[in-house]
Amino acid sequence: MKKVLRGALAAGSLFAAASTALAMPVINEVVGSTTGSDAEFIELYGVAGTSLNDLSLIVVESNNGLNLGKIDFRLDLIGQVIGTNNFFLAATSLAAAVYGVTPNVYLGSNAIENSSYTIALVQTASISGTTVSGSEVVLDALGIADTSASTFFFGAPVIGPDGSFLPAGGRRVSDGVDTDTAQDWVISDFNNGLANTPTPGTVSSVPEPGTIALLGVGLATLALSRRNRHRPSTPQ
Ligand SMILES: [Ca+2]
Ligand SMILES: [Ca+2]
Ligand SMILES: [Ca+2]
Ligand SMILES: [Ca+2]
Repeated sequence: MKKVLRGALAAGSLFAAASTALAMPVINEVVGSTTGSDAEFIELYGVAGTSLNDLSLIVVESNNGLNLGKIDFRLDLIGQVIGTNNFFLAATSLAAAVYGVTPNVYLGSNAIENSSYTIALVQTASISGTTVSGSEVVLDALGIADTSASTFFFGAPVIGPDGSFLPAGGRRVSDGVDTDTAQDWVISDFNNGLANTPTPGTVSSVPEPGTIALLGVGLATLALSRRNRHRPSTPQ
């Protein structure tokens, strides 16, 4: 049993050390407007095992007007991590069916609006209220532009319009390669073709430190109950 616990501690400290040394995860692909009902997804890319626990994805209204800067959609990534394959995927059930993938987390339908928006990966604790303040701690952001007058946030590179339309979305030319310019991006396929590559994060089969610790507690309880059962009864 001691061995199990020591293993759990070692795994725990390794995990902590890895987390602090990691580069920031980035938005790697987003699709928000497609043919028919929108098959929407947001893919992140980062170092395997990076915790997303304190981060949120937000879609910010970017058309000039009354609602400029309003957070139209927000997804808190509590308990989520970058997969062992460096990916993480949030997708609608429609996108899951269209591409034959199982996302790490499901998006509700029409999470991503169909006119100019800024999508950003931010620290959850830095969000205050329902409109962006500009003081958010932003790990990565992308602007998607239609033809109307728009203002994008967080210094995001902007792609679009696509002809006279809002782009279906965008994906990085090379996974994870981020120079904070529009050249990092190509416009997604409106027809849900194979150029769009939503990739779910894969999970390691190694139990998490928490699971091992729980197992240790379980074994300790079992050992204790066995010992009590075998203890010879003492005279009263
Ligand atoms: Ca949409
Ligand atoms: Ca559509
Ligand atoms: Ca908009
Ligand atoms: Ca992809």
